[in-house]
Amino acid sequence: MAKRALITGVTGQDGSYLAELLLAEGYEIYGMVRRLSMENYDRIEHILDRIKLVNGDLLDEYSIMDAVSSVQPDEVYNLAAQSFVPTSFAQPMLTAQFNGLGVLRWLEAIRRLKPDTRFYQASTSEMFGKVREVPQTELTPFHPRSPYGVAKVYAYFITVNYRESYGLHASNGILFNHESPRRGLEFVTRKITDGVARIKLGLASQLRLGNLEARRDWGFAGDFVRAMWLMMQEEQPDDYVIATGLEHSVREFCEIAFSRADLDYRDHVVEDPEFWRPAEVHHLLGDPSKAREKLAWEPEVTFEELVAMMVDADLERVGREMKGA
Ligand code: NAP
Ligand code: F7E
Repeated sequence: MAKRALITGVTGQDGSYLAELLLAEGYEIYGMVRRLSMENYDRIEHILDRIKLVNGDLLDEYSIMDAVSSVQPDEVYNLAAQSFVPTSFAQPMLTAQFNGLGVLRWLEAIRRLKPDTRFYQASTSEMFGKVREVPQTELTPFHPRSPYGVAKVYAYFITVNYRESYGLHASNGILFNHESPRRGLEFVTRKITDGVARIKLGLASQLRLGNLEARRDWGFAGDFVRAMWLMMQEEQPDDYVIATGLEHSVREFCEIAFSRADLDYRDHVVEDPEFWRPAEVHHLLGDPSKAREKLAWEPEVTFEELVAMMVDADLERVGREMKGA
């Protein structure tokens, strides 16, 4: 019988790539979606006929319990979250509810209703924040720098706690930044590649950005969701850093992205304090040795290939939009 996976956040970047992967692996897939005034299925349009949608919200424990009861999932991938760090400063209570207590609601529903369900929690390198060592491993202490990071630390430890207290098969993927042409437009990589496309096609001349010296370990989302699935196939639940092991600055991202379109970023990028955060995470670099050794996981797409993929996709999309297609 096909394994049954329930994905929260299926309409998001990672949810869409994970759904594609699990379909290829022969899973029956249920995606949890929340009620919006207009459907936002753009990222999963191409697979909508092959997945089933269930209604639910991280704020509502009854909808989560109903989803567990009706779907009877073998695996739950909890990808839903308020995922934008600046919004967590503007809406800290909402972020704590979604990203912190939302995870507890899932764990409690699984414990009560189907304790043999395997659970994946979308943990994050933002938990390392003001880093205590370089590179960061599964043993590096956390020092989050935003309400987003703080809520995710709660989620991380409640996942560990339910594993240790109740024997749930619950794992944390501590994922470093991962991007794709499906990344939300507000995140810096996509903001840059969208900006490159608009400037190249004559729709804009400037791109306003914040801290160009921030450094991140950026990978491709399609590679990173494979690590989520591999973790869930392990006999024992555990926590894994998923990263490329290489870092670049926002400035370097700009340099490569603009030159892909034969532009010089110095002619277009304007530094704007509006995009600085109350507390910045200056530098993140992951050590994925454990995932490499235990899961045989390796990223396949390089940084340069990722930037090129995103610029090309945005050039194509903006061009198509201009033609009104
Ligand atoms: P994303 O594109 O922002 O997607 C977030 C998803 O969560 C969307 O499907 C969204 O639904 C859903 N969601 C938000 N609030 C919800 C609620 N109250 N109830 C139900 N669903 C809700 O994020 P992503 O980049 O795919 O990231 C996936 C997960 O990994 C997130 O938990 C994120 O915090 C974490 N993470 C991401 C990265 C990264 O670099 N991408 C790194 C580490 C960890 P709508 O479509 O309805 O808004
Ligand atoms: O910022 C700097 C900014 O918003 C990256 C989420 O998926 O990854 C993501 O969080 C860096 C920061 O991602 C702009 O200050 C400069 O240092 O793309 P970002 P993030 O905050 O790292 C982690 C792992 C997650 O878990 C999160 O869910 O870029 N930066 N100028 C800018 N950032 C933005 N957004 N916009 C700018 O104009």
